[in-house]
Amino acid sequence: MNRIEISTRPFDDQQPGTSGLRKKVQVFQQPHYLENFVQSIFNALQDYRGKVLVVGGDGRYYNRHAIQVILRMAAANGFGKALVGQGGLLSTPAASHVIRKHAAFGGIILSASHNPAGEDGDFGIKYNVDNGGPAPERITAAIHAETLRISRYLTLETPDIDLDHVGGQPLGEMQVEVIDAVSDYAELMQTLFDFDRIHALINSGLFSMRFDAMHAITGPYAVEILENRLGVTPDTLLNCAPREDFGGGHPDPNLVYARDLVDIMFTSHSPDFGAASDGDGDRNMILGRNCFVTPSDSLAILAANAHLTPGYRQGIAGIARSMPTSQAADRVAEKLGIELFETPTGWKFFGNLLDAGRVTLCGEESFGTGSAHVREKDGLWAVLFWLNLLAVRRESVADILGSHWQTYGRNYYSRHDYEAVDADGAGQLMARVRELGTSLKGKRYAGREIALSDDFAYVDPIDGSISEHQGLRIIFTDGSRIVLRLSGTGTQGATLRIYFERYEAERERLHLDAQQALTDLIGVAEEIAKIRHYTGRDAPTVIT
Ligand code: VG1
Ligand code: CO
Repeated sequence: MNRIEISTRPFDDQQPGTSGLRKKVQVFQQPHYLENFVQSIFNALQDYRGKVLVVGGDGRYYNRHAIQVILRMAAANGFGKALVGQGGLLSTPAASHVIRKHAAFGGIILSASHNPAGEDGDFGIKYNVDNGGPAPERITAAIHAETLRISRYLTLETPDIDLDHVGGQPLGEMQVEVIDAVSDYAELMQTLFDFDRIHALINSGLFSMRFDAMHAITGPYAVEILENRLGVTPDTLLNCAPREDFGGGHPDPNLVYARDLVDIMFTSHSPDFGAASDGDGDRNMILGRNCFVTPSDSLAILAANAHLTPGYRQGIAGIARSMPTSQAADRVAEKLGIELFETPTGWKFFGNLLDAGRVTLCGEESFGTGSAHVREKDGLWAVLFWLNLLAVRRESVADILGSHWQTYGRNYYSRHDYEAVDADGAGQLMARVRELGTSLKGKRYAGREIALSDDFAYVDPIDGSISEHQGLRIIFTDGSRIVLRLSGTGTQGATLRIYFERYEAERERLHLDAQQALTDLIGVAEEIAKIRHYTGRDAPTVIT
């Protein structure tokens, strides 16, 4: 069982993005590529000798191979123990829970989330720290610096570990423990939500639902929780067998990529409730019969109704949302008299606020909601939260949404994505709008005046760290906004995201089509940013 040292040379493209390092599988398959990044993670850390590392992934192609590589390297680098999800599988929120529950030093999560999988698809890897959350920028920057100066990595010459049976096995001087993380996670959910009441709703004969795991990681979790513990019939659960290529699909739970579920939910005889999650189980989409709840509205509704669930009966400390997420939650925070924080995109920015007890609920417009129960967004948690609300209120999703707007007004919201466009063009577009900057202030477009135009910078209220260039904001005096960002999770060219928001308080105007309600702002964005010109596209790839 020899520890060996392999010499290597740096790769210049290993800078982590919004959520770890994501690349095409072929890039990861280059000799030493994965090993370099893993060793760079270890090199950036201190005092982990003898400690516990959690390892698992979303089950996509290359997951099993990568786990064997990581385990050998963790043993060779001196970790005392590795906790691995059975079959090498851990949803992102379950991994976060395992790190916290076992007081691990940290964890390596293998996921490219909703990006397509398979031999020609994407792969990803990220490091989470001991609070269970994604490494903060200080650590991802240190990892990147290590990738640029790496000259050797450590590994063992050993056969593969058995990942499929729960139990312990030695690997060099490290102990590997294969764990059943599904039941751990299910038990955590049971502490937060009223399973008896949800069970009663589901078995009342008055309620029907569908859940779509999109052939990705949440399948086994959904079977354990929704079927075994809450009693849904098997035909309620769609695509719950995880596949290495996610069935050739694009497990991004939105109106475009979760088409099968959307088709089921938008008829006059549709089920009462529909939900889906993404590749690694941290995102969620919530649907009612003929009704779509935007993630921003979902966050606001969960916050306003949190006291109806056992886990949040005592109230919530505060809410955090990413900057491009709509301001619907701000109105709830104001009414509840609690703090509201606006952070940059990416879950890593919520960690400090959650650790400090300043916020309980967090959300992103990109179908991510979560709470202080873990340090990642959590897809099934959001589904169970909604089921708990439906079980208590006994109203339809559409009625809950409608009455929320009646109380708070509606923040019309949409995101337009231009995927895989030419990176130079997208960069020029951003540079142009950035240069216009403060000169836009006071200018009028479509009857609105611009109050502020800037490049969002965030000062973390807990540790004072500063994160700049987090998205271009154009804010009007009436609170309407246009936000432009380049994605930090894509693997091809650039993906431009443009976010639109406008507030409506008029009771007669709460049920417009979102695209129509935002037409003016969509036109203004074209006028200012010349999107067609710089992207060469007539229309967005995805509208959510
Ligand atoms: C996207 C989303 C962001 C999310 C990130 C990771 O990032 O916009 O809100 O946190 O994905 O989610 P970007 O940089 O592409 O806009 V996940 O579920 O892909 O891990
Ligand atoms: Co995800």
